Amino acid sequence: MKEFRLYAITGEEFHPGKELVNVMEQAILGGVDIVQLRDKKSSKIDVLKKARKLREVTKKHGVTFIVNDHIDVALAVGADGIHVGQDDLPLDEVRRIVGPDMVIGISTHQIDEAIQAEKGGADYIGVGPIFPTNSKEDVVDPVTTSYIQQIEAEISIPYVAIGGIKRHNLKQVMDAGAKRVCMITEIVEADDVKARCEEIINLMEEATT
Ligand code: 3NM
Repeated sequence: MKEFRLYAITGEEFHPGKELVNVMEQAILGGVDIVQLRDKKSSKIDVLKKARKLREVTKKHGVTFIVNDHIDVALAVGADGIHVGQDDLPLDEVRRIVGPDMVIGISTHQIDEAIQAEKGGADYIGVGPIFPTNSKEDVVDPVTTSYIQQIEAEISIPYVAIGGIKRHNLKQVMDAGAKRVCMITEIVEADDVKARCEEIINLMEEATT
């Protein structure tokens, strides 16, 4: 898959009154290089409509577009990838459905899940939650930054750190070895989403130099 460093997931409940596509376009203009549509509440048809709009804007800017959970929607809109959870279909079945080219990502919360995901053919894994977060239902206990060091040592595919990552704790995540981070609230809640993403990317660059 294309290299990436700042991954934004949608969280419409965190930007009331602002249009989803506009918020995500601002994030792209600020430097986000993957956008994921994550919508656990809307009907399938509404998810499809949102996915079509996000496919259009991500294509316009040459940014990777991933759909969470809905394999059929991902295929219908020609998304670049699908992101699944531990309770979704097994990775080999997902691969059978989406074909050889689509990116497959999976959320993992412990080392054996991460190892299984790599063996199972995932293109990247989510590693988290690093810190406490209110953005995910039924979230497990934080894995902490020391877990990133274990992932670094044992996993070869790209991984993205997620969960409670903010500007103030970003350096801790990068210092533990993470090269890619994923955020919902720290990005979408900002009054100026583009400026927020630029600031996050500057902090990531500072942490790695
Ligand atoms: N997945 P925020 S944590 C969607 O650990 C999601 O797999 C997680 O949102 C995982 O940046 C999480 O607002 C929520 O904490 C991330």
